[in-house]
Amino acid sequence: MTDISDLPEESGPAGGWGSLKGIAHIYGESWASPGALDTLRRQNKPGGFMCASCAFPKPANYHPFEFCENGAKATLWDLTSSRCTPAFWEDHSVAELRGWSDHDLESTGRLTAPLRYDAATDRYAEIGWDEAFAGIADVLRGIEPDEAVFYASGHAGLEASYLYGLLARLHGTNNLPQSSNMCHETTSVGLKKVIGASVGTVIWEDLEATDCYFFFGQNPGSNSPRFLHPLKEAKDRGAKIVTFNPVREQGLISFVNPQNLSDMVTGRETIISDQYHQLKAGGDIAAILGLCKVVIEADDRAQAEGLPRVLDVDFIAEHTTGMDAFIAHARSVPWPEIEAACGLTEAALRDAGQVYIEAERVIGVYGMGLTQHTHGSLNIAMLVNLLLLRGNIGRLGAGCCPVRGHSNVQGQRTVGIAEKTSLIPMDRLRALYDFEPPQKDGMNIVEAVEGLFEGKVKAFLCLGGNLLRAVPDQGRMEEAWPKQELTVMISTKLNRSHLFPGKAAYILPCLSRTERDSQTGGDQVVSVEDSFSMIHGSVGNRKPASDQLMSELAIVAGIAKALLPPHPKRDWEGWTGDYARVRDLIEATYPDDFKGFNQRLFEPGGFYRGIPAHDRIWETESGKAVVTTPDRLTSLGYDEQAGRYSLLTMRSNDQFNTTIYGYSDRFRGIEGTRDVLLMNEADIAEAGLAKGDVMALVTDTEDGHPRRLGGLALIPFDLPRGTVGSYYPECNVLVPIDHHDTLSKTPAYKSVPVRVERDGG
Ligand SMILES: Nc1nc2c(c(=O)[nH]1)N[C@H]1C(S)=C(S)[C@@H](COP(=O)(O)OP(=O)(O)OC[C@H]3O[C@@H](n4cnc5c(=O)[nH]c(N)nc54)[C@H](O)[C@@H]3O)O[C@H]1N2
Ligand SMILES: Nc1nc2c(c(=O)[nH]1)N[C@H]1C(S)=C(S)[C@@H](COP(=O)(O)OP(=O)(O)OC[C@H]3O[C@@H](n4cnc5c(=O)[nH]c(N)nc54)[C@H](O)[C@@H]3O)O[C@H]1N2
Ligand SMILES: [Mo]
Repeated sequence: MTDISDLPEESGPAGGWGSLKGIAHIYGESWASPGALDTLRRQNKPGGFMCASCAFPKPANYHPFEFCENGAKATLWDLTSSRCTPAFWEDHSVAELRGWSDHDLESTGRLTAPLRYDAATDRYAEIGWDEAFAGIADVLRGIEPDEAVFYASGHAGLEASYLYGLLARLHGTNNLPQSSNMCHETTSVGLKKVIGASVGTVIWEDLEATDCYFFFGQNPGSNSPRFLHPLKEAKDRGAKIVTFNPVREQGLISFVNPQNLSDMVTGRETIISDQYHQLKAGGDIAAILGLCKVVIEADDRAQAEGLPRVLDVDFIAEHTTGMDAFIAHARSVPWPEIEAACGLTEAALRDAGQVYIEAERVIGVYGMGLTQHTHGSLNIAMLVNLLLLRGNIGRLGAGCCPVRGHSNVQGQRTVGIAEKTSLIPMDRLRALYDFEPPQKDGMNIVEAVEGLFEGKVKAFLCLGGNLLRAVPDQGRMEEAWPKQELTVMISTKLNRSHLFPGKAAYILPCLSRTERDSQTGGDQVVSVEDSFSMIHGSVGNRKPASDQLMSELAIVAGIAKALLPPHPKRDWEGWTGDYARVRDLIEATYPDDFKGFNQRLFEPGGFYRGIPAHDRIWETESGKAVVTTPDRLTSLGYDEQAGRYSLLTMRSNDQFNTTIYGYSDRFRGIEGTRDVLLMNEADIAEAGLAKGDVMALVTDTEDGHPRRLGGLALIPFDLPRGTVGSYYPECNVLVPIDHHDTLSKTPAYKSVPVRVERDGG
């Protein structure tokens, strides 16, 4: 057998031996026990546990190993044998730990006991669970409900998340921001506006039937690697893939299936993208308008020649509104303006448009490359326009496919983690729990951070995540966050957010999804919803990392019991003993989505909660799909000027958000460091710079808050001119909090106006 640790480093195709080597590296670093491999075998299978990495769907016909490189890394990272015990704090102060990297903080291992911060020693110290809950409740009772914020990162299962939303509302606030406020909020708001669905319309059978994918700003190779299998299958049956991305991402270029032995032995790769268009960051509105122009012109020609129409005129007439105005607009915008705004040529867009026209069934896929811009919602509306031209939504093999982030990020929203009252069935909550739910909309992430800066937010509870590191304006956050009366972090591992404790500060360690969750009513199951709106049960069977850990649900219930007066309709203790009862409550609150919840928990491939737009039911104001006439050609929120660059913040293949597994971004050939500035070679020459120069980035805004990040090694990189790249989360000191999508307030992390300068020079 090949020893995978001996394989050479490579930056070849996605998957392949490189992916096994990537897994082996984490396995070596966070080796748990031989049982770790057994655990991986149970990943994403009915009766097993659902991967805690991304939200990509799990097929009903699963592979023997239904996981990818990054899913395996996420699991092994949780299964580490290292422990960050209370004794750790004997040797380290909070001030000292601020000098540690994200990687080193999480490498201390799993947190084992509840902790409270002690300002006198600048350390955390062990505390009993009941004392922690009582202390938290005490502070919360002393401030206004709306001064507290209940944040959730998309990890926690549906049961814990539902109770978390209930806890916040019973306490009197709708301040329930979520990690999706930083990623697919643009989808929740922007997609909802045009097709009446706040999530994607495709399901697994669409992937199996499509003959064409258009990829805009989503990187499956790193962020949803299991997607590479249906993509490969699509290529094998002759489907076409066209990609728009400023960066040449390996996973969209070629793939070797690590689950197919003969492909692995022969190294046979599948070429993924038939066309790869490296547009400028923020250039999608113009690029898609160009594609639409090509389709419209082809339809004109077909009509003139008496051939079948290219536009799906019946669909347009029956299902859409606003198409005529859009078509007139598309005709009127001259090609040179489009070329200038996206950096692609008319000829390139004509080639891509031709593929779209020739395909019967097209899926439009998108990710952060569309959502994280000042006009991200318009990006999405434009992609929908393109799909609507040929009726590519709501039929087999076609649709709109936003690829979600965290494993249960979509599901948390489904069960009530949302700040907008209009999204919540308040009447049902009122009836079920006998209380008057708060009527005022709560704060999303941007509003909560602004509230923090203004001193209006006094307590932050975090169900997972590493908010301080994930949000914009990290420098200002680090000043404002510790001024709060209370910070509570429900976490599995130590991270930077723990190092800025509020006046009262608690770290509450929880079980991970692979671990057995034993309660008075026996071992418990949790559930998650994937990107295709499929609900899956998840069973952990590993021995917990410490016998002091509590489940996320038990922690939420513990806080609730300490904070809220007893009430016969609020059986926190009984719910903690038996999660099936919580699922019954979810079903009672959302009967259409969760009919038969407990019975359907382990259906292979999950059970579908149903999305109206999938069946061409448009829950918009007009009852139709909305075609949007764009009022601009760029999604940037600033002018392009000499010396100003658009900073695109990137994920490497070796991280999950702020969790940094290692320093090998092998698909991009960047090894050993994350402190880099990637820049087009001609831009480097024009600016009088040279490879290896130590650089700083300075945000190009004048709002009285200087923002700078230095110590970056300059690397020539295949990026369009004017676009520079560097890693997330390190770059978050540079992103102003008010730099966000105009409609949804999703931070515009993919286009930050910056200047470059030599560091120290
Ligand atoms: N291994 C791993 N998996 C993950 C994550 C992780 O960090 N690591 N994060 C999870 C989370 S929470 C999320 S939300 C998803 C994120 O997954 P993705 O949506 O794939 O997010 P990113 O990698 O940030 O950006 C996607 C792509 O957008 C491109 N891009 C940037 N600007 C533009 C632009 O203006 N136009 C176009 N067309 N493209 C552009 C980038 O080059 C990049 O390839 O992944 C999830 N899965
Ligand atoms: N510049 C820039 N900034 C970005 C982005 C970007 O592309 N560019 N992307 C944004 C996106 S898409 C997102 S989603 C956010 C991510 O923001 P968050 O969701 O807040 O951050 P994560 O890095 O996913 O959280 C990692 C921490 O979660 C905890 N954790 C891990 N597993 C569990 C678990 O099972 N339960 C609990 N309770 N805790 C757990 C661990 O303590 C770990 O340290 O960042 C956003 N920020
Ligand atoms: Mo995300």
